[in-house]
Amino acid sequence: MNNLSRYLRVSEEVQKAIQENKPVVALESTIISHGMPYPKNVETALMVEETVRENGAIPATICIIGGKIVVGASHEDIEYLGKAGLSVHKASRRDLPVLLSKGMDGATTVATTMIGAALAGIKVFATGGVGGVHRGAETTMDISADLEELSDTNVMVVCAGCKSILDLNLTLEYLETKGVPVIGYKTGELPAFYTDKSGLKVDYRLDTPEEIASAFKAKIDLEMKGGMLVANPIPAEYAMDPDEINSTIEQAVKDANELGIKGKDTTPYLLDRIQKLTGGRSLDSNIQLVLNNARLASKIAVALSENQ
Ligand code: PSU
Ligand code: MN
Repeated sequence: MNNLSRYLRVSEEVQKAIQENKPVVALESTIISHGMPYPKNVETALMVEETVRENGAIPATICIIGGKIVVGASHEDIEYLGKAGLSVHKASRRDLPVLLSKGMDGATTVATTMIGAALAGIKVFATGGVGGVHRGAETTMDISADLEELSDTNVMVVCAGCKSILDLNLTLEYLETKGVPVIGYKTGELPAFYTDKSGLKVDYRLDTPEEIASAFKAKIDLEMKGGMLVANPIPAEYAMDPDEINSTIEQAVKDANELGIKGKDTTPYLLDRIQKLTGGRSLDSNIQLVLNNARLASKIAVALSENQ
């Protein structure tokens, strides 16, 4: 614990908010550098921060700069990561030791953002989509470290469900095995990122931010390790046509296989390919669902700070 300050830098605003038990929402940075093209990525990241503020919480974008996990990135940090794009390291759990010891930079995935949030004492985190069990994982064993982190680290992740670049059924099975509660906000069905339907059930439907905060509070009070996944469907007006997006995803997965894309490159390749194949329309949906998740996460963080 005593050497932590060597590797962790929490902005003054975020530190003060945590000490005063004010609501804080963590935000990830791989979505900035590897999930969207410049300059939309930077515009979106700043809009998401603004949305968190409008909904009564303090945003804490998390990234790695100069060998430190930064909790509460500056606008300059965000601009830098957005411009650097794929040239910055995509930092998942396994990347932390070397990036930190060598003083390097990195964009944090859901897993690493959860680690940073937990170290700083932040309980709620908003993103777009989480990683999961990839299609074909029976042979590739490609399962995102995000799932393992959800089973270990005490942070709630608010997302729009999972993209069907993943095997959604296996992703839910994995989360069940690991004891991670999957909550649908105002829905009993797992949303599929671009659409509000997947045909698969979540564990529980909860209809208010207060109920979600209370469920998380119970888990904290029981000292159960691990997070909670809250799935918030994309607003209907921004949802994509299921047939169109599903055939696009099929095509993207096929292209990735043909090109032999593997490991940490798989998810960024698929995200980029889908954006290109839809002529940027999927990007608009993506931006809207992230804003929608930031709104819900902020309301949950507010409810959680009032329920101590
Ligand atoms: N899924 C998305 N958008 C994203 C990601 C996933 O719809 O931006 C990013 C997140 O940062 C997530 C990471 O944590 O990809 C997962 O990568 P992998 O599958 O390599 O674990
Ligand atoms: Mn993977």
